[in-house]
Amino acid sequence: MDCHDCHQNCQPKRQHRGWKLLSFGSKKSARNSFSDHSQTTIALVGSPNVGKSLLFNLLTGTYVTVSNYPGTTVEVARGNAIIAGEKITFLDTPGMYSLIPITEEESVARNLIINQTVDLIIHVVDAKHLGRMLNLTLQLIEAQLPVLLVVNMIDEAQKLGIGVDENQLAYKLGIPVVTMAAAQKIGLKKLTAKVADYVQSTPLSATY
Ligand SMILES: Nc1nc2c(ncn2[C@@H]2O[C@H](COP(=O)(O)OP(=O)(O)OP(=O)(O)O)[C@@H](O)[C@H]2O)c(=O)[nH]1
Ligand SMILES: [Mg+2]
Repeated sequence: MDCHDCHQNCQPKRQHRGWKLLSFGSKKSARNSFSDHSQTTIALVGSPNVGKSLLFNLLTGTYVTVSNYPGTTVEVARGNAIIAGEKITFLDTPGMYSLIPITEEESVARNLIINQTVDLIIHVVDAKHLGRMLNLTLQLIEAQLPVLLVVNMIDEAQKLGIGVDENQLAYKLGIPVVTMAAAQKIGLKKLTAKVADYVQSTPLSATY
């Protein structure tokens, strides 16, 4: 089939420069209303109750659309933000523990990041349970998905005497890491700066 017989709108697609490469080979046919062809899409993923929705609201503000993922009753929120002069679409995904789904929510979250065109995954973890939650980070890295790790709830972790060295963690994992206390907006500027780095370092290139 010729490229232009597929009725897809072949827009320029990002190349992941300096970040983990994401293979787009089978993704074009799976695009739907949750992924926009022409702009950067970033998904917030992670276990339940780690602060994904709070962070999503901080990043996107009030203009958010919520719809059921096709064929399910699971809601996915979608909102926009302007970062580094570019319109970014953020997706707030349901809680997931692993890339191997058990619940319908986990299936939806997995489909969103594996089958849809997501340019960057922000994996949000709870600093108090870092060891356990890094499991999914490692799965995402192994799947060669572009990941930025947000270690959230650093306020609560500090009260328990748990410290997280973001530079050391970034070095060990080979991905960008930001420590945050989203509830106090601590680390929010650092996060948007990292997203801006990503946006600025990934030029558009034509793919067919
Ligand atoms: N102390 C503290 N609380 C936080 C922080 N971030 C989020 N919370 C709180 O944690 C709770 C869960 O936050 P949500 O944003 O709903 O978590 P979620 O990851 O979207 O949860 P699911 O949608 O169930 O997957 C809320 O009560 C937030 O206010 C943080 O940095 N520090
Ligand atoms: Mg949520």
